[in-house]
Amino acid sequence: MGHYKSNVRDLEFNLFEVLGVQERLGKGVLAESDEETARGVLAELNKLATGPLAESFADADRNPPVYDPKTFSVKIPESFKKSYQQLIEGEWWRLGLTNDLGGFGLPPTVQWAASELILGANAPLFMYMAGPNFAMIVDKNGTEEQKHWAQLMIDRAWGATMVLTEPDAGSDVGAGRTKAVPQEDGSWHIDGVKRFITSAEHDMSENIMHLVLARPEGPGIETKPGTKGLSLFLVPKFHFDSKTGELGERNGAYVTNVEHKMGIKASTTCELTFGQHGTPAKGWLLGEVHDGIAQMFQVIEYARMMVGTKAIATLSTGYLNALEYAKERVQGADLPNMLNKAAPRVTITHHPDVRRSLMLQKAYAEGLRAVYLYTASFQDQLWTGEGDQKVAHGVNDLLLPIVKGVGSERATEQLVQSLQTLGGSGFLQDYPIEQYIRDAKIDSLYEGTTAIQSLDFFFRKIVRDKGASLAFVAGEISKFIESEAGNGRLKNERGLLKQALEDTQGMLGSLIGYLTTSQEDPQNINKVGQHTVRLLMSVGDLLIGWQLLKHAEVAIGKLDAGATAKDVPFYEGKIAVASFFAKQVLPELTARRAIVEAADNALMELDEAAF
Ligand code: ST9
Ligand code: FAD
Repeated sequence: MGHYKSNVRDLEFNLFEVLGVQERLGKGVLAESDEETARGVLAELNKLATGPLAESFADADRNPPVYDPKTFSVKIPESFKKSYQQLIEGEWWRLGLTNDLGGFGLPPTVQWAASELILGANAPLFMYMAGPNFAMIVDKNGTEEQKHWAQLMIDRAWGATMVLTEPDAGSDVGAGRTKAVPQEDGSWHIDGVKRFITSAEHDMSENIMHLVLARPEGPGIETKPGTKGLSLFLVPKFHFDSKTGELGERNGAYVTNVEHKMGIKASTTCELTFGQHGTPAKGWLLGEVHDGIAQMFQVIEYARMMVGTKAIATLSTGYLNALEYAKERVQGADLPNMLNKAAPRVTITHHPDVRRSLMLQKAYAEGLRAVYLYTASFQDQLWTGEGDQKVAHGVNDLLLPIVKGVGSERATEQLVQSLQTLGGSGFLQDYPIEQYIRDAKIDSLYEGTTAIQSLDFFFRKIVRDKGASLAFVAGEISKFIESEAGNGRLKNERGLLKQALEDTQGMLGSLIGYLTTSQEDPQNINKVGQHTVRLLMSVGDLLIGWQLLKHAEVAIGKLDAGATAKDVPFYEGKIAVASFFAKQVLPELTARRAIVEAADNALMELDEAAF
C-alpha cells in the first residue's frame, strides 16, 4: 500500500449529500456531465492517486531534482517523471479547463474534490501541471494572437509559472524592481532577478511560459510605484512559432539557482534571471493594458484555493494514517484499570487522550474539507452563471483567505498531532507523516503568508466590502441556529454555535471600533493589526463548527431513514465529530473575544531591545 489514504466517501458525501451538486449537472455548460460522470472521475482519479501518483512521493523527496549551473537546467527524478506522465497521458490537466478550451465540463466543486486526490497523493505533480490552467488566464486577458498561444500552451502541454517574488519584494510585491523596456517589434526586454519561482525549470515539458510581473519603463511611459505600476508579461523559455508552436531560439530567461528546502523537494523553487546572460529576455505584454497586478490576482486566486486544498488534503491523509496506526498499536491498560498491573493491554484508541487528539484531527480534516467545498460551491455559481453573481463573487472572495490561511495553519498544527499519535515511530521515515509536516509547512508561507491572508480578510474582504458577504454567511449560520436542525438532537450544539457566532461578531465589532477611532488616533490601527490573525482563525473555527453541524444534520436524517450497515459508522462519526467540536473547540472563542476586546498597544510601545 502506498502512503496516501484518500477519503472519497467524504468527498462524495459533501458533493452529493450536502451540497447537492448533482442538481447542477446536465444543464448549460455542465450539459455533458451527470452524477455518474462525477463519481466516475473521482473513482478513476482515486485509483491513480493512491497508486502511481503516490508511488514517487517519498523517492522524489529523498532524491530531489538536480540543478546543473553550467546548462541552467534541472533533472527531475525518473520516478517522479513516471507519475507525471500518467497525469499527462490521462489528460487530467483538462479537469480545470472551460469547455471551449477542452475541459471535461465539470463544475469547480467536482474539480476541487478531484484535485484533492492529486494534491494529497503528491502535490508537486499538480503544480507542474499549471500550464493549461494558466493558459486559461492568458486566453481570458490576451489579444487574439495570445489567445492562440493559450491554445498552444494547452495542446503542447507546456509548463507555466507565476513570477512575482524578488529578494526585496516578498509580501510587498509592489517593491519589485524588475523592469520592462519596450522594443520596436512590439516586444519588451525584461531585466531583473526573481526568486522562489515554482516550476521555473524542469525537463518534463518542451517549453515553459513564465507569467512575469515587471515595471514598464521608457519614453512616454509613466512609471508608477507599488503594485499599480506593474504589468504582466508573457516570457517563454523558448521562442516559438506563433502559429504552430514549433520551438525556436532559447529566450534569455535562465534559472540561475534551485533552492534546497525543508519539504516539497520534488517541486523546483528557482531563482530566475532575466536578460543578464548575453541574450535578451523577450516578453509580451498580456493584453493591451498595464494592469498587471489585477491580471496576476486571477492566477493568485486560483493558486490560493489550491494551496488551501493541498494543506487540507495532506491533513486528511495524515489523520487517516494516524488512525490506522492507533487501531493496531497496543500499549498500556485502560485508564480505569490503571492500578491493576496485570490488566490486559489495549490498543491506544482506548486512551482518552489519543481519542481526543484523533477526534480533533478528524474535525479539522473533515471540517476544512467542508469549508473548501462550500467555497467552491460559489465558484460553481460563477462557472454556470446561476444564482446571484454578486453574492457568489463576494462570498468566494471572502472565503479564500479562510481556505488558504486557516487551512494551512490548522493542517500544520494538526499534522504534528497526527505524528504524535504514532509516538516515536512517527519521527521515522518509515511512515509518511514527517514528510507531510515538511511538505505542508510551505502552505502557510507561499501565496501570501497567514498574516497577509488575515489583512486581506479584514481590510479587503470585510471592511471594503462593507460587511456584505460576511453578513450573507452569518445569515446562513443564523438560519441554521434558529432551525430545528437535527430533529431536537443538536439543540445544545446549536446553542454553542450561537455563542460562537456572537463571540466572532464581538471580535469583529471591536476591531471595527479600533479602525474607526484610528481616524483620530492613528496608532489604534495597530490594535487591529495585532488581532487580524486571531479573527481569521476564529471565523475559520466558526465555519468549521457550522459545517460539521450541517453534516451532522444530514447524517441524522440518513440514519433515521435507515442507512445501510456500511454507512452507519460513517454517519455516526459525522454526528460525533460535530458535537465534539461544538463542545470542545467553539467555547474557546469566548476567551479570544475577551482578548480582542481588551486590546491595548503595550506591545507596540515596547522598545525593540526588550524583545
Ligand atoms: C507563490 C506561488 O507564492 C506558490 C505556489 C505556486 C504554485 C503554482 C501552481 C499553481 C497550480 C496550478 C495547477 C493547475 C493544475 C490543474 C490540474 C487539475 C487537475 N483579490 O491592497 P492593495 C489586487 S506566488 C483580488 O493596494 P498592495 C487588486 O487589483 C507569490 N485582487 O495591495 C488591487 O487593486 P484594487 C504570491 C487583489 O498594498 C491591487 O492588487 N505572492 C487582492 O499594493 C492592489 O491592492 C503573494 O501572494 C485580492 N485579495 O500590495 C503576495 N488583493 O484595490 C502576498 C489585492 O484597486 N502579498 N488585489 O482592486 C499580498 O497579497 C499583498 O497584500 C499585496 C499588497 C501584494 C496585494
Ligand atoms: P516576507 O514578506 O519577508 O515576510 C516575513 C514575515 O513577515 C512573514 O511572517 C510575514 O507574514 C511577515 N510580514 C511581512 N509583511 C507583513 C505585513 N505587512 N504585515 C504583517 N506581517 C508581515 N513566489 C512567486 O512569485 N512565484 C512562485 O512560484 C513562488 N513559489 C514559492 C515556492 C516556495 C517553496 C517558496 C518558499 C516561496 C515561493 N514564492 C513564490 C514566494 C512566496 O510567495 C513568498 O516567500 C511569500 O510571499 C513571502 O514573502 P517573503 O518570503 O519575502 O517573506
